[in-house]
Amino acid sequence: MSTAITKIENVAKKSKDYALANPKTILYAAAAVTVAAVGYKVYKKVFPAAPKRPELIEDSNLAKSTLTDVQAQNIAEKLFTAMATVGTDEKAIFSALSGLNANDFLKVYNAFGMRQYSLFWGNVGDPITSDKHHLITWLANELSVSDAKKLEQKIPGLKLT
Ligand SMILES: [Ca+2]
Repeated sequence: MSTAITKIENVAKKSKDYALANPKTILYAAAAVTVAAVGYKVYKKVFPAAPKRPELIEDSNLAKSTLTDVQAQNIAEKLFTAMATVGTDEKAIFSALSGLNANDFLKVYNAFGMRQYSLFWGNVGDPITSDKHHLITWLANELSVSDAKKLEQKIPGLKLT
C-alpha cells in the first residue's frame, strides 16, 4: 500500500518537476490541444455530418412494387448518371421514374443508398467538402421547385418539397 502511494507521489512530483522545468513545453502542449479542439469545432461547423438516411415505409394504399432488385438498381444508376455532374438531366430523371408509384420509388431509394454529393456544386463532390446523401436529397437539390412538384404529382406519396 505505502509503496503504491509513494509511487503515485513520485509520479506526481515528477510531473510537477517536469512542468516547472519545461514551462514552455507544457504551454505549447496546452496550446496545441486548444487549437485542435477549436479546429475540430470549426471543421464540424463548416462540414456538418450528413443527416442519416430516413427509412421510407411502404404505402399500403398503393400497389405493391413489382420492380425486381435489378430493375430498382438500374433505375438508381440512371438517376445517378442524370444528376452526378454539374447540371441536371431532368428528362432522364423523369424518364427513369415514369410509371412508378411510391412503393417502387422506395425500392429505388433503397438501391440508391447514400452517395457522395456536393449540395453546392450538384455533382459527386469529394469526401472532404461534401457528404453522402440519399436519393431524396439528391433529387430535391437537382430539380427546380416546379419540377420537383411535377415529380411529386407523378409519384403519389413522394415528398421532395
Ligand atoms: Ca447535378
